[in-house]
Amino acid sequence: MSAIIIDGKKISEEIREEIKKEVEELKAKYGIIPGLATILVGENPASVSYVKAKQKVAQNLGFYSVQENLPENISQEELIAIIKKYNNEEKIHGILVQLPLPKHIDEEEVINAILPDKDVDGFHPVNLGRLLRGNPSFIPCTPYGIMVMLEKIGCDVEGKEVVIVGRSNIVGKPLAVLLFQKRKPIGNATVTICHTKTKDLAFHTKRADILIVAIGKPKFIKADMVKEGAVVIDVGVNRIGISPSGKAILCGDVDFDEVKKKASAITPVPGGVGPMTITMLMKNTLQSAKRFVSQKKNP
Ligand code: L34
Repeated sequence: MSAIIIDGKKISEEIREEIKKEVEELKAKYGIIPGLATILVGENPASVSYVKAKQKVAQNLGFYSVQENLPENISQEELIAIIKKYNNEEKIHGILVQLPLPKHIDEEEVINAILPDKDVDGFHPVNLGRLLRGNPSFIPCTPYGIMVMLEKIGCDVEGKEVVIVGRSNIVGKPLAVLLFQKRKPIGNATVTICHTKTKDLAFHTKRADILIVAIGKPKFIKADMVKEGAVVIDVGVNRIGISPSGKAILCGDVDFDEVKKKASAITPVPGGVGPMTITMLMKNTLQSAKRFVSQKKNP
């Protein structure tokens, strides 16, 4: 048996088409254009390429988009001042500070400075708190993208054993909450989170009906760690070299060639979760713009 390859690029395209239509409607009806500010500090090559991709997609969708490229040695105070400028800018509905930040900057302080209503990453404590309570405003983009992928392939997670490897604030933690919450169509799963201190990782991963891996270790998950027929979602985007043409060679946290023979469905890297992350950022920014419209009408 060979797995269905879950095409994150194609699913993304479909959702982007829907977003594009809504942007046009919003423009025509209310004269509002969703505005996104992306903030990049330093020149980490992966971050540079992700932020570039986000800007390009935003522009293709007809958003108003602004990009701040800030030097590696910017102070925390200067960075926060820039965030506050966008907090107060009416044309901006979403602010994204690409992570990771340089070591001299306190990531938490920076995220706390973003107005929760413009926190389209869903990283602000207010938004994470709402997520935990089951009434999210912005769902973090990677977990959101994974939920949409599962929904699109008709994967019913209710009552299933979901194992998440990785406990980051960006992926593992919020995703666990989303998958076990009392909600349809995606929810009601039995969720296990594994991490670096987990004893006998393979014991857990082999029990998973749905296995989600976000640890940043190239090809770490092998076929003998996966249950026959499992759905495997690979969140890792690891740069393992440079091709002769100068492009980064990417691979996931899952040994794709091995595991695809055993799984019923699997996401590839590239072309799996990555494009979905970008798409859901656009969806959140559109949602934010729509909310600003309704607040204006009913202040
Ligand atoms: N604030 N920081 C903030 N928000 C985020 O949502 C992110 N993340 C993660 C890193 N830091 C962040 C991203 O944007 C990871 N991430 C991300 C976004 C896009 C892609 C991968 C990770 C992506 O498009 N991946 C492509 C390959 C891109 C390439 O060629 O380099 C893929 O097909 O997987």
